[in-house]
Amino acid sequence: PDVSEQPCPHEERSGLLNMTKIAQGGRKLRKSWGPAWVVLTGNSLVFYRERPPQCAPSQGWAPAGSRPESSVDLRGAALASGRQLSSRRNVLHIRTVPGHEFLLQSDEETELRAWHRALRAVIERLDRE
Ligand code: I3S
Repeated sequence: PDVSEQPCPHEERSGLLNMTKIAQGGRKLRKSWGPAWVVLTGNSLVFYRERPPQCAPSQGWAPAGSRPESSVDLRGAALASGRQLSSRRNVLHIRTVPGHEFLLQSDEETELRAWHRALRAVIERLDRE
């Protein structure tokens, strides 16, 4: 298999998705859809403007140009379909405990389903800890 398509060691899943924040700390934000390189780790979701050049650490030091745009803790997060929140197809809605909300979208249904499963698995594992 093509090594470039393997997730990095600390990653549960990573890939290019369309993303918009819709709330920050409980305050509604104006939608602004755009592509993001999204990394799911064992406890958080990390957003990069573009794919980092190599498996960059998710926290702490990272080479210039590969620092995350933002990162959210998934402990206690709510995951749901984003169907009612967008006219786009294949949309997921994530709300974190501090009230940050995101929509994730892919034109590939199988891709979004795989993200849904992976996110659910991480959130359920964190719930059991
Ligand atoms: O939930 P909304 O307000 O229908 O979301 C649409 C708007 O954010 C729109 O931008 P304006 O703020 O310029 O109206 C975006 O271009 C659309 O993509 C948003 O809807 P979708 O259905 O694509 O999430």
